[in-house]
Amino acid sequence: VEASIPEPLREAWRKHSATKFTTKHEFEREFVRHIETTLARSLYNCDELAAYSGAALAFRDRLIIEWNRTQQRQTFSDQKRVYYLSLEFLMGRALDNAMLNVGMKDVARDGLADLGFRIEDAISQEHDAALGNGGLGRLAACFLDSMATLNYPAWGYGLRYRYGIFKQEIVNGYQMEIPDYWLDNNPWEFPRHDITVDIQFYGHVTKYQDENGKTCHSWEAGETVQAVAYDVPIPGYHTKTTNNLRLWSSKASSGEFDFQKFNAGDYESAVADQQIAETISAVLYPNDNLERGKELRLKQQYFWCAASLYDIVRRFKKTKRAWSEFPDQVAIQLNDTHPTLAIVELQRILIDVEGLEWDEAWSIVTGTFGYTNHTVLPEALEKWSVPLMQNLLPRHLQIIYDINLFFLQSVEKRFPNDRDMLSRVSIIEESHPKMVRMAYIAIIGSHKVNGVAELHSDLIKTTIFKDFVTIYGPDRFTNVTNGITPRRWLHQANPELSALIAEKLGGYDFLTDLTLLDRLEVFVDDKKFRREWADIKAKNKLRLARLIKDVTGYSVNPNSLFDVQVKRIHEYKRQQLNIFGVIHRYLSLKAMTPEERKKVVPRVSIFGGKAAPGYWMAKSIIYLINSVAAVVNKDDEIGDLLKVIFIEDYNVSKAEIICPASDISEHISTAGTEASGTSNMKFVLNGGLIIGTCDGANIEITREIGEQNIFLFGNLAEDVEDLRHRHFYGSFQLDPQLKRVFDAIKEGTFGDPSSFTSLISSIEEHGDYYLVSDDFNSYIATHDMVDQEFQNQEEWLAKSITSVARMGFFSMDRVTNEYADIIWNIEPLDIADEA
Ligand code: GL7
Repeated sequence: VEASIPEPLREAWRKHSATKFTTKHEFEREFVRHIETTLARSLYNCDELAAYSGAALAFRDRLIIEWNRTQQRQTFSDQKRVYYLSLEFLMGRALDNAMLNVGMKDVARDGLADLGFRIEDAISQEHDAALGNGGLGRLAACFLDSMATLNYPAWGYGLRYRYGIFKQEIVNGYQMEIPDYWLDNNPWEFPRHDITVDIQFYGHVTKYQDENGKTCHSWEAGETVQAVAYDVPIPGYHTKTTNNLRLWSSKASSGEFDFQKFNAGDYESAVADQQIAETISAVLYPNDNLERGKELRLKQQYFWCAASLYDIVRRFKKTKRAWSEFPDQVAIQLNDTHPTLAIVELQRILIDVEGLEWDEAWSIVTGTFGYTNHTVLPEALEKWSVPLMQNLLPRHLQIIYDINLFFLQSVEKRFPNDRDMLSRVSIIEESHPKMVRMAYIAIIGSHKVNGVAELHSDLIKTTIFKDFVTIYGPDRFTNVTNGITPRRWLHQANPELSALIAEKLGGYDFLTDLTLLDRLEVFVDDKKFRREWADIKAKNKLRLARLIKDVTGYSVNPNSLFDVQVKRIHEYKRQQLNIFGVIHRYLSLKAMTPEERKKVVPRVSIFGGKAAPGYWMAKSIIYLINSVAAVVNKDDEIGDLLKVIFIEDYNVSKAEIICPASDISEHISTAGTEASGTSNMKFVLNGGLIIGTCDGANIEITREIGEQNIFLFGNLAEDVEDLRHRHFYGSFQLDPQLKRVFDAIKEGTFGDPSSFTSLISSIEEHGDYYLVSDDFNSYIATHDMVDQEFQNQEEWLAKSITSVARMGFFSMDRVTNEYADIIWNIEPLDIADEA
């Protein structure tokens, strides 16, 4: 049935079309109307939460009007679109971002003030949308912001988890996990109960001959679950484009579950079935850089891939184009291997449902997909057991075997008699049980594979995917160095710095062309400018000091050097190196005379980050940090010279307060392990200096800002393998200063030493895989340099300003344009001539 209004009636319709508020007065009217009607509250019971909701609903109306227009525009223009498939979107809060992007924050601030509220209080009521673990999920969120800002016709597809990443509480120094139920009165999503897809699982495959005698396959499923679409509007910055993030929620498939059982009197099991269906989208897996091969995770992956592809294919079919044009209309980007089943699912749809020949289908598939690799850590590379897949997705496993067969045949032709090569590149690992190597499907099924920083992209070509470079040549592999959105990570998180920059550059154009920051460099010697720059940093440190007081109870001196390491807790990220360094500092301070102590730069060592709930070593690191804090922070002899802070529940909204307040931040992963890192960029863009290893994007940050503006230390990636080998087969020499640290821990300086045994023995006895001992000396020496240089505030400020001026390269807009050019082959939508 045609659902659109007939042409003669459209004029009447248009007369009443929703309009956007543009003045303070109109904002206030919308705000009050929403509080009194949508929320059913009044001026007698409007608290800050209601004020947040009223403001959010007023802005949501604006966004959805633009969302509607954008979707229409994109449909009519009929251009190629890109679909970004990600299991994680770490969005954080939406209201502040929406206000800034539509350019109405000042209007809202004044309007709220008229009605009795401070805008900051309303903003801080919002629950973070935390559908992600760390950098990978946040990168997806930055993509959405840039794609909308640059007017690309782009959709995100993800899962609508009922529980995002858990909330972390620290109890007696230990991490506790609290479920993050975030959906109650979330105004930013629109349920589309009319947009549903039935998703199949289990069952079996039957072969049959069609009328032409061709062998066909049909998958008779054993279980069906329904996917329901929830749409989240994504506003671009200062543009009409508002794109869509579509999140799928699972529920029991209508009709078949309840009535049969219900009528048979089996009410309980009817409800139980419903709950089983709903568990698919219930919870985000809380692991960062680790895959554990759980069936429910595979179900999530297929559920989301199948629903998204159904949607994408349905949209394409409306254009009535030939299938061969699919890759000209559709680009699909795989955020890591998590959506790799989309490759298999598209091939299945094309051959089993649409009746295309294998080769024709496969060239459509490879023309459509691009794959981004985000890690070389072996424990993070996805493999699924063949029996598990056979059971859950029997037809997909067959197709995977066929993809593998054709691939291996082509390899054999080009490299005859190289049996080792065949077994190395086979999608199926011949282990017990056999495993499906998802990254290999992703490479074989995509036209481009990219890493996320230069070193990382080189490493994947020379290590984990080496054979595929030999097979396909180097052109299938490329690099796109990560970036961050300057809207959230400068303008929103650090409004005063953004305003100061705008004053110098004559406007806010740098927010959409970050390379303009280079014009700041001429002001580097301007005394007044330097003072203003320093004052903003000082204010941001005060703001963080207040947060620290609120969440930990500790008071810190804002004149100290703030040294920050916030990111997921992981051995490869080496928070243990940091805390051992802190202990070293503490022991050195204790050994000093009062005269010597007078020369010391006071320091606050700030940590934050979640450990995966099952990651014992990471949890021990958190416990050690808190145990050191408990001793050091109450040591009167030390006082302000050293404080140790663990900020619980690190998340996007806390990052917005922390990043602008650091003097130095730590990006100290073992060389060759951190694919890129993106918080390094956030800290430098906010005028903090960094201490880091030659790893991930640190290397390119150094190239851009100059090596005199960064504190690099430690062994190089190219030497890591050798060092590890020597630890095992040569003799392992513990660094003497690190030994002093270990001795103090073992003596019980920080409480019962048995809590820290595994942390220490992993280094002393088990090969020090992450090279903590090898890098310790240079780490300590580099921190001494940091102290020295911090005492020369003028020099420090010059470095800070120069670094910010040279950060243009790390804008997510540059990243998005590179993907669009090199991988997606799409153009922005031209909206210039529109009213
Ligand atoms: C990650 C990398 O660890 C991180 O270095 C990178 O910046 C990020 C985005 O590309 O992707 N890979 C990964 O599996 N997680 C990451 O954060 C979880």
